[in-house]
Amino acid sequence: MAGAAFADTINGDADSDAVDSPHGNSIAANQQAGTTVEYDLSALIAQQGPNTSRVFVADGDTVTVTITRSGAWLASSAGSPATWLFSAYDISQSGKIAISVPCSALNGAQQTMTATLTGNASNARAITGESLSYIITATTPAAASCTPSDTTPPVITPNITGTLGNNGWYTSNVTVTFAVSDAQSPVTSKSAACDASNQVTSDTDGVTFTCTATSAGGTSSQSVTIKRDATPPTLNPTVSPNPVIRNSSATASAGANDATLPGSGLFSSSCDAVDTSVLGPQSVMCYAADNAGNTNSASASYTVALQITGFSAPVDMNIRNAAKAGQAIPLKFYVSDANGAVTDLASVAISTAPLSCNRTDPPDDIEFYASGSSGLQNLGGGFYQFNWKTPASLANSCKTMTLTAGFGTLSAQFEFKK
Ligand SMILES: [Ca+2]
Ligand SMILES: [Ca+2]
Repeated sequence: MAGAAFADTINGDADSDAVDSPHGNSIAANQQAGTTVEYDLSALIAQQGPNTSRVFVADGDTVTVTITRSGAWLASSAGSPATWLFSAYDISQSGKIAISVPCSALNGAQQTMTATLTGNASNARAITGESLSYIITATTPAAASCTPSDTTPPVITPNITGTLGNNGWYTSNVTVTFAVSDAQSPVTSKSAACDASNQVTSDTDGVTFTCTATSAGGTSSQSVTIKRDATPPTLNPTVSPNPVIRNSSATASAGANDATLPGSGLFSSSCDAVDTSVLGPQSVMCYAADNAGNTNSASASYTVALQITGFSAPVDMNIRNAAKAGQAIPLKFYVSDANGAVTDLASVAISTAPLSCNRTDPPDDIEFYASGSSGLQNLGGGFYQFNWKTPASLANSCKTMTLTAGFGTLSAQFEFKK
């Protein structure tokens, strides 16, 4: 019975603290009611000097034994207070004391046990220098004999593991467990969720787990509602206009979306500024976040190009141009960007694509041709002429011709004759 202090009213002896050897028994927390525990407690009667009075415990003497335990005796059940009961103590009979542990001892409070010892007249004896043992047998009461005094239902504590994002949304798988306890009486029933490892592994606008538990103190309930959005927003970013004229302004749109029902929905989206200073294919980043805090990003592609206007005579823009295959057609055009004329164009590219000749509207003849082979002429101030030497093999075909310069394009339609 470690932790117990021991004293008696025998004068002149030296009390040792509780010794539980050889039995090794103790009233442990949660010990079942109705069990019997035996304690050995010993007191050594101190040796007195030869001329000093001896200590006598004689018939009729009263010895009070006090055992104080610093901690709780028992914590398994509770009951109404009762009186410690001790059997008669007889010095001649090895000092056995029987104690019935009352219900009140079961509720965890510190207890003091007091025994009054009375001897037998015929057994008066002097005890000095001897060891006097008290063997105490404690019998805890049967649970059924104790009147329940629990007035509080079980305490239920939820435990949630998972990554909590924004606005109460979890952004990972979630596990919900419950801890159920009652310090005063046993928990007699629990709902399934109390002992389950409750999992949330897909997005949900709210799933509720409820633990309900009952003890002699009543029934309590705890509910946990989990919202899960582990799906980041999607983006479909675009740039407008595309292609964009060099040094003009353009804007990027994230085209972001985030699911709801279930899901937290889109919280924000944005894009970096569109840089239009460099010709050619470019990209710009866009970003999105949902209300749970999931984020995503994607880039939008766009093309920065020069602006080509034309063509002027002899090429018409609004009808088919009837031309002789093998001739050089003068393509006259103007090149600019947002800052004005572009005067340093070094090259152009020509491509043709099939075009149906099955049309009833009449073509318009190319009024004049250039001489020589293909070549680019810089006419100054952003004006250029490219002499397109058409292949003779184009005879009896219709084509859409596209001129490309600085990623800008300009097209016209042709119907070739021999
Ligand atoms: Ca309780
Ligand atoms: Ca989402």
